[in-house]
Amino acid sequence: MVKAKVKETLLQAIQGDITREKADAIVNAANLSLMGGGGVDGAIHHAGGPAIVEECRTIVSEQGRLPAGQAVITTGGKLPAKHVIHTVGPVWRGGNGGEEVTLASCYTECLKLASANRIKSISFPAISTGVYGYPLEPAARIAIGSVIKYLNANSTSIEQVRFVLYDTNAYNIYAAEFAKISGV
Ligand code: AR6
Repeated sequence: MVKAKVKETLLQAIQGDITREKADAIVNAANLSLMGGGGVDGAIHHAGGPAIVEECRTIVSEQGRLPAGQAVITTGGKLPAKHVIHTVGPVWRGGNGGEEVTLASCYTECLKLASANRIKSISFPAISTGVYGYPLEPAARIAIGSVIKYLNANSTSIEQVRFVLYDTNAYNIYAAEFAKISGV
């Protein structure tokens, strides 16, 4: 585990399975249908049970499909986490299609929604770095940078932000990024 502190909020990166997090909220790297999929999305819906997809269906019927860079919240169903914040990352198309702005927006919108719901602990996967093909190094820089920027600019209920990386390679890349920001 690596750690840093931004104002009163503890930032951590760990290697693990996000479906096992006992946080107030975990973040799902969803797609715009919100109806589930593979990767972390599949794992969250599998572990959380059908209540989550039912809530997602209601959200989509009310507001339509979820554009990339936006976020919505549901309960956590059978998960140890109380809530799931669903966001849609950008598909990597080489980096000139606004991917960086959209990915940063995912993190910021999740934190806004978490604050609005008085959430104290939130865990993020490495959004877009699987099926959507975003290279891990820039994705880690944007993930950590966006969270730090948000926390520095806002007063928030969030006491802990965790990045939960599924494999060693992703964890090592996040740990290297944490080493650059230690002391923030
Ligand atoms: N815990 C933490 N991280 C995980 C887990 C887990 N249980 N499982 C996978 N990862 P991806 P995307 C990591 O493909 O790139 C879905 O089908 C994985 O190693 O899940 O945003 C959706 O429905 C990778 O680093 O999400 C969309 O269609 C990271 O999670 C599409 O994939 C993200 O990989 C979204 O693609």
